Amino acid sequence: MDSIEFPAVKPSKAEGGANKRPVRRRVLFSTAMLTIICFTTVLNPRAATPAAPHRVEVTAKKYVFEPAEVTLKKGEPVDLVLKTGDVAHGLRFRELKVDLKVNKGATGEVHFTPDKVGYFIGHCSVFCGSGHGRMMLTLHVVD
Ligand SMILES: [Cu+2]
Repeated sequence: MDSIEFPAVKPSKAEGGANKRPVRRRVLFSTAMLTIICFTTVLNPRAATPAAPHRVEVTAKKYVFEPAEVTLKKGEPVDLVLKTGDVAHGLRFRELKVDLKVNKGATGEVHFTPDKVGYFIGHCSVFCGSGHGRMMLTLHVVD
């Protein structure tokens, strides 16, 4: 196999020393700008769709909600999706006027916008067995 040899070019101190730094700075600046663009547009779905509601998925099963606590932002629309892992369950937050029931194997969804800050305790609203009374989901609404 033939190989092409390129003469080694060593920049003289006068040209190399003066040009190395600006090139490195330009590369660093370009990398930084690219990183900022990626984080603000591609990797942040809210930047692309500012009105998209916050989707929260919760699974109910005897006798827990997973996750057991969810943090929401006051004034930010929420799509709360409830799935059941076993039998029929429900989820009710009286103060937030949220009441959702899901049958076995089904998925329910409720859309709401929390308008007050605080901790809100939701309970299962469909009798599902002996531990039904202790099934709770805490919504922590922050400013
Ligand atoms: Cu229940």
